[in-house]
Parts: sequence; C-alpha cells; structure tokens
Amino acid sequence: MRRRFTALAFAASMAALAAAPSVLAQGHAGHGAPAAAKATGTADGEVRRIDAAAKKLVIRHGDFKGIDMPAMTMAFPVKDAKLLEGLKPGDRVRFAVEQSGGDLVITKIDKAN
Ligand SMILES: [Cu+2]
Repeated sequence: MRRRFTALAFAASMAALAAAPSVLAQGHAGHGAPAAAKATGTADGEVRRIDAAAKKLVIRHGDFKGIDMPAMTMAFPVKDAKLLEGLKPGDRVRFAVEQSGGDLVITKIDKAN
C-alpha cells in the first residue's frame, strides 16, 4: 500500500516537473523582447562613402556572419564618430555590427588592406 502511494507521488512530481518549463516560458513571453540579447554580426566590405555629419558609412559588404543578410551596398550608422577616422572610399574593411532597433550599427571596423 505504501509502495503504491510512493509511486503515485513520484508520477505526480514528474508531471509537475514536465509542466514547469512551459509555465516559465509563458511567464517570459510578455516582456522578453526588449531584454533579448542583441543580434551581432561581422562582414568584410569596401567603403563607398563616408558621411561624417550623419555618422554613417556606405559599405559594399559581403555575406554576414551571425546576421542573415546577403551581399549588398548599404548605409550603416556608426556607434561612435571615432570609428570613421582614417577611413576613405575604396578602403577594404572588416567590421562588426549590432542590431539596434531597425538599424545595424557598426561597433568596430578595421582596415583589411
Ligand atoms: Cu546589407
């Protein structure tokens, strides 16, 4: 009798454990998006244009690692105007971005020449 009771209690606790993860997931769903880790990626490219006033770089970039984006030419805001120093159109670069709202912001850029 006691043995049977223990087995039932065990089964009940296993069911509770199995249910717990989904309860936790639902608890996070409402406020998960802003706290989620920022997507980051790296790519190689060539500087096409530098807009120091707007703190933007137009880069013809190759495929990204870490971010789903094919090769194209596009403008990127830079996190810090200092990142633009020493760059000129035609420079080959390797750079890192982080997703910020709808933008991919350059956080690091190095000449690859
Ligand atoms: Cu792009």
